[in-house]
Amino acid sequence: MKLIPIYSKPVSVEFDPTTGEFNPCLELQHRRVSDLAAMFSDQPAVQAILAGGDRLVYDVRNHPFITHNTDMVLGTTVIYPGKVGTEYHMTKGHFHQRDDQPELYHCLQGEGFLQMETRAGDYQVAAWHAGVITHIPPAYAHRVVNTGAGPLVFVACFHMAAGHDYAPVAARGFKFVIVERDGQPTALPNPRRSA
Ligand code: PAN
Ligand code: ZN
Repeated sequence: MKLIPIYSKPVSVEFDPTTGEFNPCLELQHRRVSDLAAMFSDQPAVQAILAGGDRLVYDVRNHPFITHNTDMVLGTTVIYPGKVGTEYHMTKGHFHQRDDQPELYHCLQGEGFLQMETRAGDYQVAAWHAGVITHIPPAYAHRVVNTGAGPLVFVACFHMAAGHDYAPVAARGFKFVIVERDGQPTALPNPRRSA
């Protein structure tokens, strides 16, 4: 990650909604099947992919806009199309560390679902296509699933101070997994929850 600038004046950056790229780009992270290995339901499918070389699942670019007293971040995520077994490519998903921190997600391209769930198990899902904006309330874990044939691109706006807690979703996943059944995206009860 490059040094994060602290701005004292208004600042503008270039953003390409088709690729999700910022100019300048301060931070780019690649997420591969190996980074999400434990999260996919079909472990033999994960191992088969890893045996043949790793595969890119999504790219995340964050642009922090820091001033002396605020810490807004604009992030873009590009989830490439594909499946691991029958389960579609998805983000890792996380809670914010702070329970008073919401987030705005704006789908720019592609189709899929935004899964959200509280620690107490209130599960909500938003069907996504270009133009949908979803407000994720504080204390809802969030994950995006790309069920389309092309890349799914979305923008996220959040406070850096929100923090990211990946452990609960990594351990249990969401209440439902989204898989392809008879050529259609289908939500099935997460087998890891009934174990
Ligand atoms: C987003 C996410 C981004 C990647 O910027 O961090 O889409 O998803 P994971 O962080 O779950 O890998 C966000 O929700 N920030 O808070
Ligand atoms: Zn978040």
